[in-house]
Amino acid sequence: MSSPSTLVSQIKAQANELGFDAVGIASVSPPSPSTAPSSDHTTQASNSLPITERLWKRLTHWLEQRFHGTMAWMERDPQRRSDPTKVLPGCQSMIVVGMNYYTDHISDESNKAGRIARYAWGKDYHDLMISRLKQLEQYLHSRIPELQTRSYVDTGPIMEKAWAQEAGIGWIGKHTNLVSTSYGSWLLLGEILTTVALATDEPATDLCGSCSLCIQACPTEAIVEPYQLDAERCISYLTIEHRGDVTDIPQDLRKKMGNRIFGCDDCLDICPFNVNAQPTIEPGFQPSAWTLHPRLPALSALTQEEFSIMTKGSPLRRPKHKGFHRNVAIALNNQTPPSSSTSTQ
Ligand code: B12
Ligand code: SF4
Ligand code: SF4
Repeated sequence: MSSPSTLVSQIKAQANELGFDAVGIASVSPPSPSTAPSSDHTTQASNSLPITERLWKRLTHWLEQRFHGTMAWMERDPQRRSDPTKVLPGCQSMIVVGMNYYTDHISDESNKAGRIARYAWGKDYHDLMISRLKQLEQYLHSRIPELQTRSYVDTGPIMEKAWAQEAGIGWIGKHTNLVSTSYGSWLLLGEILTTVALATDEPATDLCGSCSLCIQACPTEAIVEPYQLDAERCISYLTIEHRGDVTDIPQDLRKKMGNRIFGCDDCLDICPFNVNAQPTIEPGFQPSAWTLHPRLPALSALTQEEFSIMTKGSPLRRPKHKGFHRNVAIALNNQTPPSSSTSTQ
């Protein structure tokens, strides 16, 4: 077998060849207090805890405040979600990958158009990334036959941003998303859990400093304090994860949703670290004409069947026809002058 550092260089080269823009390796075994990262926005004392314990504390604190809203699946087994060895017994390292999804298109919001978050302009990132992660997994098995692995792209109980920070890909910004000095806000994440101890990368340092632009940019005050998101107030949650009718969304939040019909990028767009972001060369992330210019009147008339055809292979399927239709109705109502707006108020 190659030396540990040669093996890691080869894995990273393979990952880059498969189209992953960022790749880093984190140790899953508890670090000694002296090597624990100091960017856990809590007390010094908790910084000396092993990462899995810090993640468990953060997750349970978040759940206790009910910041997950109706995402009941987030409540399931927090111990497992915060500890990869409960997902893959004997897990020692995590290979974390990031894919740049930035394109330099500008959404056209003229003429009664809605707005769709950037990550949903093209094809579903889960599909684009998981097939390549599987290929990387195969490569690992060809190099280390006794190895066990599991790979996920938002499909397993893994706290992906924290592990990406641990693997040196970027840091969790005050809006709670990962920020990269090379790719800004525009990385989607995936990972392979492995039972070998690979040479690891240095955890990334938090570079937010005194900036708070993302907190100020949020239309719904969902970032209730730095590094704390109340998902129930977040437009991304309201338009993608929240089930229910128009009136199940509080009226003040409905107004603040503006013309956003799927997801929200306001806190990501404003981040000064986007200055270095370069457009992706990945064809799957290129927008279609309608995702850049989603005309609300036409979308409000979509039948279930038309919705299924238009959203095939796209993240836009997640809220289903019913949820998407609700979002379009709210956006349309937000564009109607107050005297004639009745249906969603
Ligand atoms: C649930 C979820 C949501 C929820 C809640 C978001 C949230 N911030 O938790 C909702 C529906 C609102 C959402 C929205 C979005 N999401 Co989302 N979401 C997830 C999911 C499935 C789980 C996240 C999670 O565990 N949250 C629970 C909280 C407790 O954990 P946390 O956010 O990771 O951060 C806590 C700890 O890490 C800790 N912490 C902070 N700093 C540090 C530092 C250290 C060292 C440690 C140890 C801990 C720590 O404190 C934080 C707050 O308590 C992940 C996929 C995954 N499996 O990880 C995708 C994921 C986070 N989403 C993603 C995306 C792209 C989005 C959107 C940008 C989509 C959009 N444009 O509309 C928005 C962004 C909204 C925002 N400001 O966060 C990407 C983020 C990529 C990136 N670069 O960060 C992910 C990683 C999916 C993926 N595979 O790429 N999402
Ligand atoms: S995604 Fe939008 S609503 Fe959610 S925290 Fe960011 S700016 Fe606020
Ligand atoms: S906008 Fe400022 S505070 Fe928010 S993530 Fe970017 S650098 Fe950090």
